Amino acid sequence: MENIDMIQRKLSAGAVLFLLLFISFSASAQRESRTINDGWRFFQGDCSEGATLSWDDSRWASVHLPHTWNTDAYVEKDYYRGRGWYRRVLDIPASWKDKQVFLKLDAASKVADVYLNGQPIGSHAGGYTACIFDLTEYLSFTTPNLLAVRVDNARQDVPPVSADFTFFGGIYRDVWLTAVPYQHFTLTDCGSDGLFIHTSCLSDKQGSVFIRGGIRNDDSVKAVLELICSVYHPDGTLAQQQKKKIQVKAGETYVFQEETAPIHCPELWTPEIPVLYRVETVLRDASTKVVLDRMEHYTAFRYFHFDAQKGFFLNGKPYKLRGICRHQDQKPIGVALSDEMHRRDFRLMKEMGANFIRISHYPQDDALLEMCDHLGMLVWEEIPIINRVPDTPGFADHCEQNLREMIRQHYNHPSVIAWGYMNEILLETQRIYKTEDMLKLALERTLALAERLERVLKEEDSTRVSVMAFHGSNAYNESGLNRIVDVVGWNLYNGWYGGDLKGFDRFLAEQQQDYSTHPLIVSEYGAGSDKRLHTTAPRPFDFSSEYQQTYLEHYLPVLENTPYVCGGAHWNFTDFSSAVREESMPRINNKGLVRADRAPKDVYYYYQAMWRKDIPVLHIASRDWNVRCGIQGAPDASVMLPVKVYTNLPEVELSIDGRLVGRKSVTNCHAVFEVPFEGTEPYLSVTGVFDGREVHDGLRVNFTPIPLHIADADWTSLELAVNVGSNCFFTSDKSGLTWVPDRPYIEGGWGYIGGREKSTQTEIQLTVDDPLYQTMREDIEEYRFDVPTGSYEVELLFADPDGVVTSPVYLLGKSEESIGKQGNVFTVSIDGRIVEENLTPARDAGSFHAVKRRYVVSHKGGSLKVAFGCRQGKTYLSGIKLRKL
Ligand code: GCB
Ligand code: CA
Repeated sequence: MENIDMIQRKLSAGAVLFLLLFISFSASAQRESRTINDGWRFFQGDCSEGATLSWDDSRWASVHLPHTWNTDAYVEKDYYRGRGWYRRVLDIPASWKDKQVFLKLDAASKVADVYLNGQPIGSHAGGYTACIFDLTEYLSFTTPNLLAVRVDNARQDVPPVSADFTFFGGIYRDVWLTAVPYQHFTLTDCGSDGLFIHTSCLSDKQGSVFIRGGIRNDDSVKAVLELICSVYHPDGTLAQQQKKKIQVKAGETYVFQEETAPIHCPELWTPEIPVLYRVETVLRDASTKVVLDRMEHYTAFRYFHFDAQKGFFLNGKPYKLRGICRHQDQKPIGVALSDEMHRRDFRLMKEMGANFIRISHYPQDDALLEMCDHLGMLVWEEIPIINRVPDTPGFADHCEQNLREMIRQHYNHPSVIAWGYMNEILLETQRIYKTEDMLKLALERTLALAERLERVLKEEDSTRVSVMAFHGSNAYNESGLNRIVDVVGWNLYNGWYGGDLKGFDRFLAEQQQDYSTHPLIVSEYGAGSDKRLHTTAPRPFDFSSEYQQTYLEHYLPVLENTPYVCGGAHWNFTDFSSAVREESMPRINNKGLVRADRAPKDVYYYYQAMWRKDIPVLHIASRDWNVRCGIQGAPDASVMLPVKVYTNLPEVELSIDGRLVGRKSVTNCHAVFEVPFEGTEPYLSVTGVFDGREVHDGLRVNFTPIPLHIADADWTSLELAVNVGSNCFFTSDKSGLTWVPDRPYIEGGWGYIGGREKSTQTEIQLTVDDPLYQTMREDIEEYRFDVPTGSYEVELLFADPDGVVTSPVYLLGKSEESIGKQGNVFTVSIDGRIVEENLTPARDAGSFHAVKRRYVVSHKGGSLKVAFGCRQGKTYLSGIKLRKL
């Protein structure tokens, strides 16, 4: 696995060879492909004359592809769904006059209508698969050619229609022009390259390569051709070659199927040693020997099966699928990623030690699949049918079409082992179809579609398995969906959306006991985390890094150690865009192991420590928490805080500022030290031994002690900010200030009196510090600080957590008054003096809107008391800050 470099060197040796071969053929009329990503004009909205030649697009935006119009989805829940137009003039070389010319869109989401010189040339429905159009008969060689593409990401008859991710619109992958001689490998077969290659090897003794495809003759006369299929060993030498003479009538497609003579003892492909065989398919004119078309693919020998009792097997050996799911967007650019960005993601996953990827929830860029073949990662890829099957006319046909496209387009990637077609399909089904009849119909529709897609899948590809991902409900077994697919995937979130961590183990055991006929894989599991939140007492849904770590430290060993579980796919590799989501980081699902900018979270190194045994992993898991505060019990006392180390070493030793804290043996790839923090910039270092040599990690932390007893505090540098109602430190990424966890008042110190904790997942308007406002104490009576005489600034933070109808459009004629609730109303007094008579944040700002008020008070010594008195509903407080003036 550390051999990425070596593999890359091998690859480039292959590339040299390829170049030599290429040069030897260069005296021929082969296919030419080029991107046309640059120089487009774009208009967001519809334009009835968008396809017409004379339309003046000079005021449209200048864009390059890949492009999406939906960067708004990082801000707006209701991001733009509708139409957009792209236009571009094509520069067609004169030499293409006697060629067939094709246009390929690698992805346009969700629907593309393509026009050339004002003529409609075709449409494609499906935002995640490629489409190809034959432009030949529409091209002009005397006047400029105008290409126009209308894209629509609002269509409800094209999957996905409901999901926890953003349906970014636009032409967001490459666009290609390809010119080929009249005789060529078929280019119009579902966006594929017209050739389908697979290998068979049931043992390591011998294997063969199968090549099938279509050869098209677009000429007006019959063609006599030669088809040459060559397979090259990984070292570049020829393994097998087959030649065949064929005749293709004018305007016809010749379908062929070849099987090479056996290759003895083929080198087997694994994610660790991804050896590839190169397949070259050449089409020549039989008499002149001029090469007309030529394709190159990489294939591999590997065999696998999924076993319901014993898990997954690769090349005859048990093999745990150590996986991640991956979404394709990156804040702030959306899905318009370059190939090198996809490759960067691949490397990060590979370096972490993953051997399996669930390409979720839709087909992704070829660049990613190429990496999986060449650098080694097993693949599950799927089409986006999620949450429910709508009864919209055309929907099922589009699903089938997208499934065929995915399989044909990615058939030649030997890394692929499974095709998927439904994710948590009963989740919304169960929620929205209220009557029994409606539910029954929906279930029938879902089953019918699943059966249809299963048939199509097997028809397209008998060499891979089918999979679906279910959510943790027995309804999938009861409805019979589990019997349709080869492998059952479970998305399990016990200890996150509900239940406890142990519920995960229990669920798996129950499934194994009651439904052990189908192999099982954990297709998702994960917990959210927000870098700004940290705690010494993690809980579900607090979005602290620490809870995410606790959760994953429970799940991963279960996956590793349960033999019947084929493996798992962590949800999700990256923090990704889900415009509908609120929580601590609105618009973002933050369950990633890396953040949106691909910076690894500390927990990434837990995976690396668990999965990589070939390199030392030693990581002080405090990069995410390197701005620390701690509550100081007594002046000048050090503050004890936990420091975790993720490592694959058996034993580690931790020091702070050169003083030894301790030595610990490592279990479950981590060790936690209670560390005395002092000074403002302590340096943590950890050492251990790997393979006889010493390894080291070090980290400087920024530290601020917050006194519990504030009578003699040094207020020149103190801003006492409390995250009321929360167990978490919250460090604002805008101001850098840390709000410390809440605590009950004790004499001489500070803290709350009365009330109980409350939290909400609703986003808070008019702030960027959502988590601070999302946690609060309701029915709070008082907040108290035992501080000396002086002038203080008291800041209070509120967000009314109870919905108030502020614009009752649908209650025409009724005043807000008559709806009743105006939100919670309360008084606030400081040191006995009322500062707010009728504080009503919901009326003043709106419910779930941030309200922040500051008061200057001159305090006479003793307890500074901020008291809350309920007038209507209840009192609540989200944050409090005290500063001495
Ligand atoms: C799921 C879904 C996935 C969501 C994920 C989550 O089960 O399959 O699309 O993003 O849960 O984070 O809730
Ligand atoms: Ca709070």
